[in-house]
Amino acid sequence: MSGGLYSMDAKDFDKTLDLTKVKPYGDTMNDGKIQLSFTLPVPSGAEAVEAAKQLIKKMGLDNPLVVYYRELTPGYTFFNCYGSCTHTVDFSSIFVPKVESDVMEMGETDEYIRQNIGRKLVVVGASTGTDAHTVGIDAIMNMKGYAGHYGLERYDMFEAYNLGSQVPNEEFLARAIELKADALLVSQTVTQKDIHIQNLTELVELIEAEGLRDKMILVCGGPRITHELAKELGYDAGFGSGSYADDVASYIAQEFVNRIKR
Ligand code: B12
Repeated sequence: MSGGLYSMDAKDFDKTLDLTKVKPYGDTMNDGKIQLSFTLPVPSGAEAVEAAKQLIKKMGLDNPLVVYYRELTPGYTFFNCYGSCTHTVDFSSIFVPKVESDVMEMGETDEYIRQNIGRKLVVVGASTGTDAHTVGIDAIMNMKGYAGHYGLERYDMFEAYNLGSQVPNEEFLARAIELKADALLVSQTVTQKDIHIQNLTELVELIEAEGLRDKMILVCGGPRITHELAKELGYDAGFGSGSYADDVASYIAQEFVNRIKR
């Protein structure tokens, strides 16, 4: 189970931990302690503190405590507060769909591809539609990589094409067909008014219209992308914040091999 190690450690320390009724931990198991800060559009004073306390209670926190407050500008007071959360969650019932593959390092993935596929895999990536954010897709694809993890361009067994940002879906797919892409990598950062859903869905529809859906591994990523959302939209996998090229490369290689076997 996800987080299993941590829960086991906590259980070893404190036998009162019940994973079906988990609440925040301050310095004693089940104390529910939470720190929160916010600004109210009211002048500083005793009434402001009372208003903050009442609000904290309405949020489901007992024993509200305002430890710091200050009028930021006339009529606006900032608060630092504590309270004890009265709610719990059943951690044991939580299931989060995740990409099912073994994460390998660059050298291992290259070797895996050499042994099991015997040729380079072609991947084509871009930030599509109106999205101008390039840092995410670069983190996955660039030679230099990101946070100490080399990008796909560095791999011996990937032929990686990064088309950049603001690439229209039609152009993206046309280039992917031309390059005989095995996998498409789509980055979507801006999610305002659900523009990412629109862009991602449109690409799937275009690929399906060309009859190519089962010939390409379709991957999307971005700060608000989850594997669950990606699957819902018709993608094979989705990667969110904190993903590295290792995750993506391992997944593509293993998924490609699984498809050969099927
Ligand atoms: C830098 C930045 C910009 C730069 C981008 C420059 C560039 N060349 O990329 C500029 C100034 C151009 C910009 C513009 C805008 N931005 Co901006 N920007 C940011 C900022 C500060 C950082 C984003 C970033 O680089 N993150 C670092 C990378 C490494 O993280 P990442 O993208 O999450 O990528 C990781 C994963 O998500 C994943 N991943 C990402 N893509 C992919 C793809 C695949 C295939 C895979 C497998 C994985 C993967 O792997 C990466 C590594 O772990 C964020 C705020 C923030 N602190 O996050 C706002 C932010 C993303 N921007 C935002 C907005 C609103 C805009 C603008 C609309 C602002 C405006 N009104 O003009 C414009 C939109 C422009 C456009 N048409 O797209 C909002 C988005 C809100 C939303 N949910 O929609 C944010 C969150 C700021 C905010 N809090 O409001 N922005």
